[in-house]
Amino acid sequence: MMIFGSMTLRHPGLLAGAVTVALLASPTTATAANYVVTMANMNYGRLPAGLKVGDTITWVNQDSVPHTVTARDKSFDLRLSPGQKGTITLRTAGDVAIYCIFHATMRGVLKVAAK
Ligand SMILES: [Cu+2]
Repeated sequence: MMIFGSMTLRHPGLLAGAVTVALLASPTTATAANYVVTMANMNYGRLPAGLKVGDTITWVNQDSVPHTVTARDKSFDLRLSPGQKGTITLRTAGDVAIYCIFHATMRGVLKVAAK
């Protein structure tokens, strides 16, 4: 009992330090992530995993033909000329089905978690 009381008085700085660390680790300070997807050979390529609402995806069209990244729920419709890139922001959680309006082979699903 006497030892515990003595240590508390001697190290007030340790307590203040612990509070600071807890605030920095708060999930409310998490920032949105940006992902890059390269379209090549008439394909979206690998779609990012671990997406969350508020994240952005930059799409790069490396083909010599135009592509789109069109959401079936109409939440975005990105049209990219050859060599062009563009960015979308994910606004809704859930499975967002995407397709290219020009190429039936380009299909995918973005799995977006709530923030
Ligand atoms: Cu396409």
